Amino acid sequence: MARIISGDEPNAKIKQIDAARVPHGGRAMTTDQGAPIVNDQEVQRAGERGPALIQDFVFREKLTHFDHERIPERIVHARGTGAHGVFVSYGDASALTKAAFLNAKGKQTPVFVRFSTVAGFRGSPDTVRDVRGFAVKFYTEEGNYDIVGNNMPVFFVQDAIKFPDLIHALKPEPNNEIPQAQSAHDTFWDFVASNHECAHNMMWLMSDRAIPRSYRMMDGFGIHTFKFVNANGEYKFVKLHWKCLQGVQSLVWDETQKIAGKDPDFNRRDLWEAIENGNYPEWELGVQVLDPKDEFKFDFDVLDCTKLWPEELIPIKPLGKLTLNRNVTNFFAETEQVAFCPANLVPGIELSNDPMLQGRLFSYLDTQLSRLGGPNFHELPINRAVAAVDNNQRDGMHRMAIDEGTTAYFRNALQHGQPHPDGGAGNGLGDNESVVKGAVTRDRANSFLDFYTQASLFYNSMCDWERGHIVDAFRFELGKCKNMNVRQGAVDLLAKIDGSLAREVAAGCGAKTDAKSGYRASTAASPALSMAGRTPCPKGTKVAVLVAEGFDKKCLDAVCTELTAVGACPKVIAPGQGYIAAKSGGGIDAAETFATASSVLFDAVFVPCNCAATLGKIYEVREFLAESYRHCKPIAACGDARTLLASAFKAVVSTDDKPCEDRGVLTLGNCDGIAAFAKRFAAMTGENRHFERSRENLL
Ligand code: HDE
Repeated sequence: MARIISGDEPNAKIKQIDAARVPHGGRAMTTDQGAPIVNDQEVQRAGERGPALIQDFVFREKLTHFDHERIPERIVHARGTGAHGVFVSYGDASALTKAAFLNAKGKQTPVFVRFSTVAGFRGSPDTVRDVRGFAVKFYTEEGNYDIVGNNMPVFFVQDAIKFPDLIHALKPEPNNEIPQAQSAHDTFWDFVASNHECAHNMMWLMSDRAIPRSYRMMDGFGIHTFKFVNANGEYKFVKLHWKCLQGVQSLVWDETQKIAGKDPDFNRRDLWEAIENGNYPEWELGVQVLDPKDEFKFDFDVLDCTKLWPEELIPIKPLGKLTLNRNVTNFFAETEQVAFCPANLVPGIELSNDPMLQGRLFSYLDTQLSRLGGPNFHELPINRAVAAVDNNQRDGMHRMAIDEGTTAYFRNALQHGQPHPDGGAGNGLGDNESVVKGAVTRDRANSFLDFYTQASLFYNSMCDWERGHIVDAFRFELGKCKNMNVRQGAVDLLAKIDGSLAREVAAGCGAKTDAKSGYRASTAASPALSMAGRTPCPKGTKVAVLVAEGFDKKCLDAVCTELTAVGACPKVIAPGQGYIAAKSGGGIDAAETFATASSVLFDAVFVPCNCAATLGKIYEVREFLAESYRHCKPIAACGDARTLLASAFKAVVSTDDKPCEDRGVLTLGNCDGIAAFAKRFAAMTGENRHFERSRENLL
């Protein structure tokens, strides 16, 4: 608390004021050593107006701690948010893996999940175009198991030694640290154009998957190939998938940029609010299983993390369900200090020789040493295993355990050989024998060198609006590159994937191409890759309800009741906050005004009867509706509110008591048909956006 003390203000007066303000009883404040503190608001000084005394250890302790409050942010994935939950196994997967958390129907394992963006700093906006991290820690009875994955099934580069180069190119440029949290700049696209192995992930990054509507509405992927090993020592190659049960949905590009300013915490807030409101998001864990005898059956190498296994070739077998049901209590202690590592495995789950995965095994432990200050970060509450931990590791920075006994070595006789490796019991961590042969080399296998086929497969699998968005994204990103050679290099790469795509992008960013329109590196498609069929779930959808004094309460109540019934969250926005009286008695509290709310923060908008006269005079209302239209969201208006629509865009509207629907715009001439109208609008909040509107010119 800052206070200006005028020269003649009597000290006794301040003491009197403080005495009245400071509560007595309850929790007494102490120093870190537990000694009671009398005053933590004024530094001890030599005389009331004199210099501060260094002997004031209460002050020094407080400031010293404050000065060291930050820990280094993550080099990548610095910006993120986390939540607790539970994983429930669907059945007994022991034929596939001896992992205990998957060996019985209904078996529950606590989990902690952290979602993140990759490029931005810790305070960067949530809605930037980027890959999203999807890291899950299972606290199993056999130790902690981490799936440290992303929301895209492939990665940019094939070899771990290239990762620092990729990240240096993606991060803000080193001379001026611009731009923040964006791939739309020269160094990133120079890297892509110079490293064609990025082709496939680049296509995903330019797709709508890189701008998810919410962390709740994206899939997750383990990306690498792992091995599942059963109790007989038989193994299968597997790819891990988190299938989102809320439907996979994305924002539109213009919207993401606006949200970055209006609410930089958009995705973080969305997840927090959903969990607070009991809308617990769910994902299904599944595996694609490949028999080792089929390792060389495909036109991609199963160890290459720039390739996916098309679901149509290798179906996903569901194993269990993850539900996020508890927000963190303290962001720093939990979300910031959580330390994931792909080497955190349990018996029955083992590594493959994927060269990216192999490199990650080194990096994650190493990074925690500088981020969390020493080798004992596994003792932090969020990282602690629920399984008993017993070994001969000792001491080190910030050791919390008080290890007992005289021996800290194996083999020992003094402690009867305790603790001892459990290899004999056959259920220890996998050192499953495998044959390795070959010369020591830095050569990459030829089977890794096809960069274009799956990039093309991805593009072939997109529906029209998804392709349109990809073209727009390339035009934006390359358009932001200042160096013409960089733009040209990226277009030349596209020409090796899809001729039409290269031509469309080239036309938008001033590059040249002689690519043939019909050229495609592959003619195959994997329909499962398209988001078009992944219809959203209305649970947690945010619906703006625009009202003004005199609104029709019956009309509003009917729609809000149906919205709430499907799990959507209506929020009233009015010219001023507080109570808004309805026409014939009653009213409603407005949560937001046109100054605090914005269309980009909502999924749909509804305007009830009897407020058009007032709302029609407010510029922001027209903007709200026009923007909702441009962003292809469901819009509903009843009675006179139809005139508001007419001022913002063109749509066919109802003139009677029958609801009329025109490309996501639902109208009703008069309130007699409100029941059917309300039901239909609620259902529309659980449908895909109307992307056919996106390229229309507004009024
Ligand atoms: Fe990471 N990665 N990574 N990564 N990664 C980190 O670890 C790294 C890679 C991923 O929410 C860091 O604790 C290397 C692939 C996620 O805390 C760091 C390589 C995939 C998260 C690191 C990769 C990922 C990280 C930074 C190339 C998808 C956030 C802080 C071999 C399968 C986890 C930290 C969280 C975090 C290194 C490649 C996903 C520096 C060297 C591929 C989701 O250790």
